[in-house]
Amino acid sequence: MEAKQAKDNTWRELEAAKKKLNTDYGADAAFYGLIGATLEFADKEYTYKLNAFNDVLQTKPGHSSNLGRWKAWAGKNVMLFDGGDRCWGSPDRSTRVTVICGAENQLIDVQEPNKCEYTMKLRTPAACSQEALDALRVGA
Ligand code: MAN
Repeated sequence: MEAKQAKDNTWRELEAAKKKLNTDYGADAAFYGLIGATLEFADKEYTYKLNAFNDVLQTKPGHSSNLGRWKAWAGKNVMLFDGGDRCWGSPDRSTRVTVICGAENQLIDVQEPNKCEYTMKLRTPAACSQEALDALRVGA
């Protein structure tokens, strides 16, 4: 029995390691440092939680909805999470996170432009390239 448990644990660890290695962490794997990070944004009703490369949650006391699970990059600067909780009369909940160059990891905006389709903006050093910095400098 113990041997079976050890085998199951090892198998789980292996699957987790495979998943980690098969994830696309962006150009030059710049977003690798976000693994395990949880970024939060509170609006009037909900606290939104972005668990990088994992899932997105919309929470309020006693309740949590899944707004999508990590799917893929939808373009260079957009993280797509889909297959979240069902939404009556609309596609299952999904979230697009636009990443913007900034000094710290910080979720700065959450919107729901269409029912159960969420958009977020994430500031992160991982999105900083010389090109991104040059673009920020324009007009400064
Ligand atoms: C909840 C939240 C909202 C969403 C509605 C849809 O209230 O998840 O963001 O628009 O459900 O019914």
